[in-house]
Amino acid sequence: IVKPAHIQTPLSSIAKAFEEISDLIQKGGDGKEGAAVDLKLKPFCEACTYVSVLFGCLGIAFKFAEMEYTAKVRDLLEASNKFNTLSSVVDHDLKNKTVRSPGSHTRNLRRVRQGLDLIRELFQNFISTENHSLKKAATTAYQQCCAPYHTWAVRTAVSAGMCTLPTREQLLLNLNETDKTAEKEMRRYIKASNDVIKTIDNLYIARGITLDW
Ligand code: 1PZ
Repeated sequence: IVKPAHIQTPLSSIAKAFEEISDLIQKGGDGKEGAAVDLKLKPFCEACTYVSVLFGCLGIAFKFAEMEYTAKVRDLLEASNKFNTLSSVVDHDLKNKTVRSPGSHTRNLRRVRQGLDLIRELFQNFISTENHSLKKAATTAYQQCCAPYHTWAVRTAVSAGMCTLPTREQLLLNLNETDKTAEKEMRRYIKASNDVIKTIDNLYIARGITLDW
């Protein structure tokens, strides 16, 4: 069965959303590597909400992860009524000394960024070996991108949840992709999200905020 080009799959919608954000970054910067680019908060949050469709493919064990992630994106989306750009969010918390405070926008932005990075790393692992299991790809990605910043209780729950992940084949079916089409869409996300993640990190680094939390 040949899929018409105009039909979007969950993966292609995610890739497209992040390519649009990446385009905004390319247009906004002056072309210099590491130049300070500011991103509009609202479109960023809207792109982040697309990721939520992935949770539906993971099963009930990741319900908690879904609630955590969507709550943080929602907090930032609500903040976009007050703050126009990502940098104004960070500046606000810097002024109030609430950069790392539980529930602060800047902390939530850091967590959402870690989620985007987790997916990027997961996709990278998923396409690196043709028969790499989803569990292995997800476990390695989690260890690298999120585990260092999570409590022992959360890490334990996540490692138990990993055993309930669908197989690679089942995930591809759920996503309405083949190995080949998934690889194409995952590469698009990997490339685009790299720019987005780097831009967020630069916001913190430029203000002397470390990235070890
Ligand atoms: C096909 C994809 C399979 C990927 C499987 C990956 C599973 C990751 C599970 C992560 C569970 C995180 C649960 C709770 C974390 C909270 O402790 C932290 C701390 O928040 P704070 O103290 O600042 O309030 N919350 C977070 O880190 C935010 C949410 C991260 C979840 C990222 C998920 C990314 C998307 C996965 C793919 C659908």
